Amino acid sequence: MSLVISRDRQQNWALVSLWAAAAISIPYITFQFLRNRQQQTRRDKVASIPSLPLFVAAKNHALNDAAKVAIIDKTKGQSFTYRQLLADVSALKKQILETLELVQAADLDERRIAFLAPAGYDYVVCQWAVWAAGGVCVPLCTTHPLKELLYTITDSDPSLIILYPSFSHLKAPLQEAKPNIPSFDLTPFVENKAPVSLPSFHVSLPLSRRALMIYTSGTTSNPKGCVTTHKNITFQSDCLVKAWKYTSSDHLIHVLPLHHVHGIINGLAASLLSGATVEMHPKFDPAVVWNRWCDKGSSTMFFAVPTVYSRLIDYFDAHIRSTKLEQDARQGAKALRLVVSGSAALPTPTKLKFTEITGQVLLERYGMTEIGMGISCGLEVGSRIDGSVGWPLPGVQVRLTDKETGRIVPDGDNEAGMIEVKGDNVFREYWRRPEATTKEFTPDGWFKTGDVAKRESNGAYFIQGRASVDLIKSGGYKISALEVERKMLALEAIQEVVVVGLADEEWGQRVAAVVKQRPGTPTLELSPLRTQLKEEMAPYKIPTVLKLVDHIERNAMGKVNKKDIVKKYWPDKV
Ligand code: MLC
Ligand code: AMP
Repeated sequence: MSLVISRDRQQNWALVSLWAAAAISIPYITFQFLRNRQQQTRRDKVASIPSLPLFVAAKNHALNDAAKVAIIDKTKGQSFTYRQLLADVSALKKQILETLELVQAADLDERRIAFLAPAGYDYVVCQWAVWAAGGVCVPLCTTHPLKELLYTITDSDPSLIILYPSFSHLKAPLQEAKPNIPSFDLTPFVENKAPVSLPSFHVSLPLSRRALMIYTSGTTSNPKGCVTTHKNITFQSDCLVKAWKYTSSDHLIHVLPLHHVHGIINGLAASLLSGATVEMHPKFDPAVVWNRWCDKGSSTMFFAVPTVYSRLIDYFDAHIRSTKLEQDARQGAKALRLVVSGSAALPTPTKLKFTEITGQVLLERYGMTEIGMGISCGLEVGSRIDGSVGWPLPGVQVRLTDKETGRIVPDGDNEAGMIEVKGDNVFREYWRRPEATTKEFTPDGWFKTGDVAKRESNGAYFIQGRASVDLIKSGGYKISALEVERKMLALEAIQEVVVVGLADEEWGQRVAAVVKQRPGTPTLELSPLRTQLKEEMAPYKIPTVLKLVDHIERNAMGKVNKKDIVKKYWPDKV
């Protein structure tokens, strides 16, 4: 009997122990299982691509046609398919996260990543890898001197600087100046002729995430970081695709710099969204473009600033007109589907000369770093109006307001007003400058562009210029006269300086400096002065015209009337 009881007890104990073990181990095993799965998911996420609209579109292009070329890199002489692009983006994303020891989080979480790469395939991989990792791209300007690069880097406060080998000479000075920001030497990607598998994809990041920071000059003397989100970028690209009907049959010859929206959105993002091929050139060279156009049908689109068209005309006149190339050049350019001019006013003589040579009527559109593209003429050549930038793009709201009173200019009034813009195209903020951001918006949420326009009764807009004389457009670059003045004033020989824009057929405006020298300093000359200033600022900001004066006229407030200065010294350049 007692033996039976003890056996029963033993069995009960065994059962209890089993239950206890199960009670402890099942949650433990479940916990371990879930943790492993989470870690596996994170590991997978390190190399997988978020389903952002641009990336999903690229995946579909790759699935539709495994051989579809996304980028032709003219410097490398290599072509890269959409498939390879996504695979390389996945690899670089992983490298970036590993470098920053963020494999566990698998997310840059809006950390800024600055990169310096020439216009080419590696630039695109850097940009997409940062986006895939959840970071904010800060594309650095390839022609900026060290001081300007340091300004952008200090202001954007990046977690990492990616340097293409041709910029490796900047590594030591950057590290000396910014010892806490690691830099990363990019190993350039090479064309992979073997079959490439697509990386895995995971759920999208929120589109409200910050994605891109472009440095732009404003009415202050320091450039500001203009921040756009994935929603902005997707909208800006998508509305161009709709308006200009980009397709996967398009082939763009891309010659624009890649630290501004013209090259980044119109050139890269919209083309890649629609499955087109982008042929990337390191910089604009008229001989190369004409040579490519002579090969009729090998490209379909070209986007540029008016100075580029002016250079193309000059090159044609000097080297192609009346030669055996003339017919091919004219016919090749005529065959293009879409040739667009923007970023600055297109002078009528340039427009007419280009039409005479190529038969193309340049499509004009209006845009800005803060809004992407806002207004555009139509695809139909017949609907393009001389001197007009056209009508608001789909989804973009545009209005004109009176400069003094803020009253909204009624439709059909043909009265000049300030352009204000609203829509998903409009940027999110100036980086870490909440007051500057607020200042540029009306209380009812419209962005104040600072440009003046008229609108005809048919709704077409005609840009009249900028309200501020302190903003100069030269070669399509916006330049702050105040920034140039501040940098010039740092030179010993300069006591006072006024920087103005002079009307110019080739450049739109030229940067001119009126200088009063410090007594006793050697007389300044333009060429050595330009050389000296190249240490301080990008080449396109440096004055190309110099006027030495004994006295600069100011009003009782000590202010200079820049319009009067231009009238006084360059009466024909107003
Ligand atoms: C270069 N130089 C300039 C200059 N750019 N001078 C005045 N203004 C400029 N913008 C100087 C150089 O320092 C050099 O001087 C000399 O001119 C000859 O240089 P280059 O090599 O012949 O010029 P190049 O490099 O060919 O530049 C010309 C250009 C370039 C038109 C190709 O300026 C360019 O790519 N512009 C596009 C800018 C752009 O993308 N803007 C879009 C912003 S977005 P030296 O002394 O060294 O001989 C935007 C929104 C929108 O506006 O609507 O799109
Ligand atoms: P950015 O700030 O460098 O992006 O330059 C934007 C500015 O370029 C606008 O505010 C306008 O002043 C000017 N701009 C852009 N497109 C045109 C155009 N088609 N005609 C005249 N000015 C233009």
